[in-house]
Amino acid sequence: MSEPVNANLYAHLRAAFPEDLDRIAVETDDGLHYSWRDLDRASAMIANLFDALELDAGARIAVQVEKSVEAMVLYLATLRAGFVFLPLNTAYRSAEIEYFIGNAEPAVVVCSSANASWVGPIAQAAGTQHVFTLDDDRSGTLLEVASQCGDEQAIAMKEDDDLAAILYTSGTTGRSKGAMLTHRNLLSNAEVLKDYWGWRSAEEGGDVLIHALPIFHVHGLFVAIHGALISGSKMIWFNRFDAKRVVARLPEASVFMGVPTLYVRMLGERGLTRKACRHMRVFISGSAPLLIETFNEWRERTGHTILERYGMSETAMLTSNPYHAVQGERRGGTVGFPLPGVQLRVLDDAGAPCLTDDIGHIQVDGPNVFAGYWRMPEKTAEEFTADGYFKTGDVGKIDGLGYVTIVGRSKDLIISGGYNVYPAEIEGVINEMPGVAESAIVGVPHADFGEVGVAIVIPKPGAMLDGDSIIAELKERLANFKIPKRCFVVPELPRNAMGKVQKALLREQHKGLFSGG
Ligand code: MLC
Ligand code: AMP
Repeated sequence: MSEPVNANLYAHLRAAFPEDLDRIAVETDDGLHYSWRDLDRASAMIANLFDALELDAGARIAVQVEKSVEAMVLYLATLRAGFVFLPLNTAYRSAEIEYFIGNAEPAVVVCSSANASWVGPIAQAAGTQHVFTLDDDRSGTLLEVASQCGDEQAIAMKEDDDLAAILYTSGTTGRSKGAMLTHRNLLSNAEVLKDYWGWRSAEEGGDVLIHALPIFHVHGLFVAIHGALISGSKMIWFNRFDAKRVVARLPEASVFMGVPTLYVRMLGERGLTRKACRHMRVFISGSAPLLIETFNEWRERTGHTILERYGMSETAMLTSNPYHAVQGERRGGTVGFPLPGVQLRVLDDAGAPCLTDDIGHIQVDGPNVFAGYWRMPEKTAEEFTADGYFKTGDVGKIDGLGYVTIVGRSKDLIISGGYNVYPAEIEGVINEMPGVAESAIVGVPHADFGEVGVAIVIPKPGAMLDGDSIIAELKERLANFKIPKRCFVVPELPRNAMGKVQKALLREQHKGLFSGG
């Protein structure tokens, strides 16, 4: 009888490690080196720690820690032990963390030692049995305990549809939803991208990826890390993005991935030249629209054409501009073609397929599409069509050659520096403040972040409100990237005949605030 195939994503990543495990897998910008053997052994030790805790099958491991190679190893350990990884943005404040932990009920929470005094009690109140700390200087209780564990571990057997991760994404109404991603979702996407983007195996000389993105969202955690590991490529690792430092390391690299803000900031560096990019194979952008000005300026300065792709937490990557010239040119302003295995269609408001170049709602299907929202069957049902397509909430079109262009969103969403900000969430917090009758958040263009939020607040009769105080109060309660960059207190909001706030008008009024337009 043949051996059952293990669908565990880690088993597949591990199988792609180079034969020579003593080669460098990760080099940090501050000079630390990790071999492939180090990654394997360190992840085995943490996986053994989890095994010893005798967690239930499907237990969630929630992690809110600063970026570090050890934090990546913790992700790999969670996969190999067969549990569910739940990454949380380090910017989240206590009310946000309380919601995620209360909703996901993780068996284990790992946080920074600086936050343990408030994350620990939140976790305990939610029934979490184990709280560990992990800092970005290789300290914390997680590593202390793991150092007592063996460095060999049998990778847990998993099926295709077993959960590997839960990523929380906000929504236009109500609270955040946990997108459940399976081992198959993540592995299928990693394998497709390995091929589509021409990752070079170690035998072919290998790639060198500059990893400068946060690792609590799809882009940095899955697209970048899986891409490097599944092709046995080395990573140059930055715990924090620093445009000058990244540009200084470009001559050693062949692949870079970033949100548009990273490209804009690197263009501000004099060191960004053709010579600096001479070993680069591909620059990839995503998570937010890349301005055509940035696309063109990058080509002029470096001689490289940025490859833009499109994806979501719920689906990982969906479309990509071509890597190989034979597949077509990379077109600025478009997100390219549906990836192999992805079905993508554009429908009009009535649900009929749009004609070429007509704008409509983007729906997708494929092995990469998530298994639903954690403990929210009704929300899940709402977001899928009767024939199984996921409604992305993005609005776009497909041209005669098959290139997909995103032209907007049907969801009320601002993407700021690659992070999603849902106006409804911020309006909800402002509306609870004393003296506030109502509020509206709109996104306006911003040279650095692409788009930022602006708050327009209406006071209750007789109340005296001040925009700066509202912003100060928001900073106490919400992650920093969600904070509107300006807050105006005005007597009323523009409304249409139906009484609905005219956000388009507000956007128009404030569009020149940060772009001089
Ligand atoms: C920081 N600030 C932001 C912000 N990041 N404000 C709006 N939007 C953001 N993204 C705030 C800070 O709190 C600070 O406020 C002020 O802006 C200036 O901060 P900074 O020092 O310039 O910011 P920095 O720490 O350098 O961070 C900027 C950044 C970061 C661009 C490096 O935001 C980042 O790493 N973005 C990448 C996000 C990402 O990985 N997205 C992928 C999602 S996956 P104050 O008031 O304190 O001065 C996804 C799916 C897909 O979308 O398709 O990939
Ligand atoms: P998230 O929910 O954080 O995963 O964000 C996913 C959303 O980011 C998508 O639904 C799109 O609206 C947006 N997005 C991702 N990539 C691109 C891109 N290349 N161009 C425009 N929007 C993008």
